[in-house]
Amino acid sequence: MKKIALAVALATVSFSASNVQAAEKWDMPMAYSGSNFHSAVGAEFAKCITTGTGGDIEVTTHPSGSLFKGADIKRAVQTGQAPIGERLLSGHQNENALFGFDSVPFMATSFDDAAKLWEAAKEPMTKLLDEQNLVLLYSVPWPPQGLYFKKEVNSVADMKGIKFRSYNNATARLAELTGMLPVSVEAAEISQAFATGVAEAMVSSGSTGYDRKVWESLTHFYEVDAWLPRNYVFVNKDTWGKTSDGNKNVVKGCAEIAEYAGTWRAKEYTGFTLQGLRDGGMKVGPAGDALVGELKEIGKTMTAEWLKASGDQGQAIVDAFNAE
Ligand code: PCA
Repeated sequence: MKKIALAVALATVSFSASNVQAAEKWDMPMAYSGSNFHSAVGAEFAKCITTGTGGDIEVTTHPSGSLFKGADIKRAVQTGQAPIGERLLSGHQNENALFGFDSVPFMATSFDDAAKLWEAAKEPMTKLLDEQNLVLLYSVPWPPQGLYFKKEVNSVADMKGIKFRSYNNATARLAELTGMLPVSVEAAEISQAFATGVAEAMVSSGSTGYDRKVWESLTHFYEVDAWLPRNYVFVNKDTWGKTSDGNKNVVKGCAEIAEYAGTWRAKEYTGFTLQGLRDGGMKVGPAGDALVGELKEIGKTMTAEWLKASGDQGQAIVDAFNAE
């Protein structure tokens, strides 16, 4: 009897304690469409935190660049305009070449290699982000990158003069080296860019082509498996500092689950979305040997350029990746 009374008293105390403390609201800007697997994983991650912290921290995701556009998300979180967010890691390559470690053509071309590369890069990335007032929580890869066109393409010469949608420095450089004209467009805006002719081709995953229904404008997807870029989720360091140890542990646990689940979903989504492109009427298949050969040569140039730009730190990531 006494025990029951004590349990009831404790329950009342903890109930009232969590009631007194107002829930903190974390708005989480994300750049990609709500239907995309990264956004779906982010929404589950948000729920996990809200449930796990007993409502102390309520996370609300805002996909499709609706709260901040992709290019503005990192700055928004750095400056505390948003406490948490998600962004394409290599989108910051123009700030520091190191951020482009995952977009070096033909360095890591499978999910296994992308995981190894992440093992090699996680520590330097955590450090770099820490210096920028950010705490890294988790990171999930995109499926392998291939080439989209609105005509058959069998060689680099066939690409000359095409308006090529880029999403980071590496993709803009790829356009230059293949004689195409780079135009930077966020994923949320590509359907319109293709429909209006602002862009006519891109390098991306089957996933993004599928999400944006690019078969309405484009006809060919060539599987090149050039690299697997990553998204990452990060929190403002001051917000993190003010979070209790118990809640930090919940967030870290939810982040681990999200990284695992997201990676699994990326793998599942690869075949599913390529079939979706086919169902939409696109021709989907591997790039021809001649084209692959030419792209690999360009990849060598881009690897050398990236190593030069990222210096010892870039070399250390490559060495750790090769040593795994
Ligand atoms: N989709 C994103 C980045 C890589 C990908 O597969 C995009 O195209 O913007």
